Amino acid sequence: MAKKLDILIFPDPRLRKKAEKITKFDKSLENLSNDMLKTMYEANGIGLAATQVDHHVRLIVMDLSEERNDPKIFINPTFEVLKGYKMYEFEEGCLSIPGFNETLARPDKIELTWQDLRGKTHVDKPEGLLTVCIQHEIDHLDGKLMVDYISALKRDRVRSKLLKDFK
Ligand code: GNR
Ligand code: NI
Repeated sequence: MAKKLDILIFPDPRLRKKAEKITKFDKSLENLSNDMLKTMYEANGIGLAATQVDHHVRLIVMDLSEERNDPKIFINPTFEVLKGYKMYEFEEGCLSIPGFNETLARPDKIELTWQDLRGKTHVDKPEGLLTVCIQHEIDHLDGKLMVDYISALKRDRVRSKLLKDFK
């Protein structure tokens, strides 16, 4: 059975680790993916990166459906920004920064490459929310957080509040 995992909260330094590329496509990878999906659903999130549950491997899960019945797993995801892109503004939240929302601008045209649980490679050009979410999650795998896009003053305010609330 899938287990619910603990989600690391900013400014936990483990959120800053860079995740390693996955090379073994085995049962333990499938188990971790299922645990992450359960964790994401129970937290009412639309995406979750392995970094957020203290596993420093390049694995992301996501479900953008209203019905919460369309689980997606992306292994070793990378993207390239395509010609003719525009910056697309979207109000983002993060399960590792509870209570904080901020409108960020990200490129709206990307080509995404990833592997599935069997190690098979896929390439696609996502649209809309998937484009935003995948960039948010890949940032996590690189140790980057939403608060890195705002001013240091604002970031320190968020840090103090979360240190107080999640002690
Ligand atoms: O649940 C989440 N919602 C969300 C909304 C807008 C942009 C990105 C996200 S991802 C977030 C879950 C999360 O923290 N993933 O890392
Ligand atoms: Ni996040």
